[in-house]
Amino acid sequence: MKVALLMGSDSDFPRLEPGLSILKKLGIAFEARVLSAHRTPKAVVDFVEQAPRRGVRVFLCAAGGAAHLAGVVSAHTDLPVIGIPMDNPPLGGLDALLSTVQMPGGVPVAAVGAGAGGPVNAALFAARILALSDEGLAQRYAAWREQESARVAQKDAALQSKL
Ligand code: RP5
Repeated sequence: MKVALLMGSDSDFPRLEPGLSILKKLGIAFEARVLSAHRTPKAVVDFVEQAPRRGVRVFLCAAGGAAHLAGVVSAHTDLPVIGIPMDNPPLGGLDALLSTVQMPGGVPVAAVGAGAGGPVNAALFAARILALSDEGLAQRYAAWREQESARVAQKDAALQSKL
């Protein structure tokens, strides 16, 4: 089972890398592509139609501004689609956030927040979906959470030692 991360532009990629790191840490196979709902609409549809045959089960769609990518992908698949609104200037991501969440009834897109947490949470949400039918992944996810909790506890201990 794989995750497909689509981004509207290569300019989105640096902010998406933390999400890909999460997928790698959890041992989730992925494909990552620059495909634009506006600039390469036919390529988006071709990708979405063919991806399930290669094992893709969740789509992550990152786009900024007039962010239509997640909606277009959802219109062409019955698999789960998670939109990642990119926090581009000049509106700081509010435009992409509203474009992503305000889908008409019948064409579902789940959305994560704009900003640094978005790509990470999108990857984690995809992991939770895939873990429903993958016990090994569920265990890796649980281990990752324990490590994260331990990291916070270490930071707290470091802070206490400075006070
Ligand atoms: C969106 O337009 C992309 O997702 C990107 O966030 C934004 C700007 O793209 P570039 O002009 O940097 O290629 O479709």
